[in-house]
Amino acid sequence: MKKRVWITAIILLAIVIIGGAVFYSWHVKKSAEQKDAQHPALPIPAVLKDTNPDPDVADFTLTAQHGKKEFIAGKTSTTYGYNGNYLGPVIRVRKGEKVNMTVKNDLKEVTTVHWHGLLVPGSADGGPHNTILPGKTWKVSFTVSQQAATLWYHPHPMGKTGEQVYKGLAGLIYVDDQNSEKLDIPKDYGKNDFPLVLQDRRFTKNGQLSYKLDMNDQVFGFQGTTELVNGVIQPQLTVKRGLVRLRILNGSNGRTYNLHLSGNQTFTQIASDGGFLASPVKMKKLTLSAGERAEILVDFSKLRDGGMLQLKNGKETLMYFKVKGKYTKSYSVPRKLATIKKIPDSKAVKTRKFVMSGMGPNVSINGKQMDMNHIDETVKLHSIEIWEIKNASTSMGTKKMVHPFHVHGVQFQILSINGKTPPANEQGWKDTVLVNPGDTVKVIMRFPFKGIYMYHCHILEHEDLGMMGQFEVK
Ligand SMILES: [Cu+2]
Repeated sequence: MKKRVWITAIILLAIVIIGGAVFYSWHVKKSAEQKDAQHPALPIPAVLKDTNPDPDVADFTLTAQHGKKEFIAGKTSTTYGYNGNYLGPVIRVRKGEKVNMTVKNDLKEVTTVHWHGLLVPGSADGGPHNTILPGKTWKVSFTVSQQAATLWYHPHPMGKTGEQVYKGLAGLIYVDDQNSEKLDIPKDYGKNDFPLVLQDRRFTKNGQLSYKLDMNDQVFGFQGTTELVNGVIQPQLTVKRGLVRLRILNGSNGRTYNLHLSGNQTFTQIASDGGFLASPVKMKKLTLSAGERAEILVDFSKLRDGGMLQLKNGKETLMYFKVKGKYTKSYSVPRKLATIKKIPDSKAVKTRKFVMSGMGPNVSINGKQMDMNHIDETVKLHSIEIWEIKNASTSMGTKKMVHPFHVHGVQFQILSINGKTPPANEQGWKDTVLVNPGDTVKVIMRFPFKGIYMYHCHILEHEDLGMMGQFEVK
């Protein structure tokens, strides 16, 4: 009798434990699935169609247009986009290729399209002088003359760049060359080679994009409350086990990202703004200021099916990666990526100084604000110069007024940051460099084309407030 009671009790207990465990695992699995379903898929931008059958000539059409987008489910925002509702297609070109661009402006305001990082004559650069009136078309041709790189395009109209980029006008340019085609690295677009456009935004309670600037935005650049990747809030990308290439653009107006992977996982930077680094750089943290790009390789080979990794900015999660399956081809990180010839500073014919100072509406470079009718610097064609760029601001508590300095029409090399050699991942080609409060950055460059170009802070609120100047190469 006693024995039977015991057996019954043990069986009942076992049922409770096993049942509980089964229910618990079912519940956990279900909530994980629900959580999973909450992350929308990362959209992969289309590659812009080249309508010219000649492999050495590309004909492209871009239209800046009005759009609508549901950033927040059930709520629609008005937007701008190129050939679509928000952001634009990837323009893929090859070194040596002749490009004929037709840019239509279907907006109700003036715009321009600047090819950020592309080496083209000033008349083709798309700066504030290359205005396209509403309803009009800008036709421009150029030949791609630089090494493989991830560049981008965005509007640059006087005083309105911040607002137009914010509404959605931006896209990537991929330049390919013999080296990029030969390198044994992931290069299958949308399969193991993905573009990531990082942006921060604020929304009204109706889900409308909001670009109301307050004092803080003017001083530190716009800081959003919601993070987007390729136009979507915290998306998820399914990758396979193996090496994955991410081409990251800081497309935010004002934010500086401090990127890292969850679990402090190591990744490898292979390219900076203007192309491949000489050799890969292993990293755990990557700082990317407004306008800068970086290409990184992430190794997913040790994750199991269903394994997750997050791309984070400080404590915020920007996006999720989920692993499923295995790539058929496996890659290892090459030891050498490119040959980068150092521009000798002994060849520089001139050193110019640029001091970025002031705050809010008083921001200036060398005490001057942008004036469309004034050329600030004149440079000799093909000459080599050193530019010494200083951020004269001081840190205010924990807040820093940073100034990412961008020069049009060139790719430069960083000689020094406060007299010291730049970190390994900043020793390649650059077109935008973060200048922290009090810092002085020396860069060296050659000017390959004639024309009028801009140099400016890439915090778009600073740029629009006048932290910009013009140089003419002749
Ligand atoms: Cu600035």
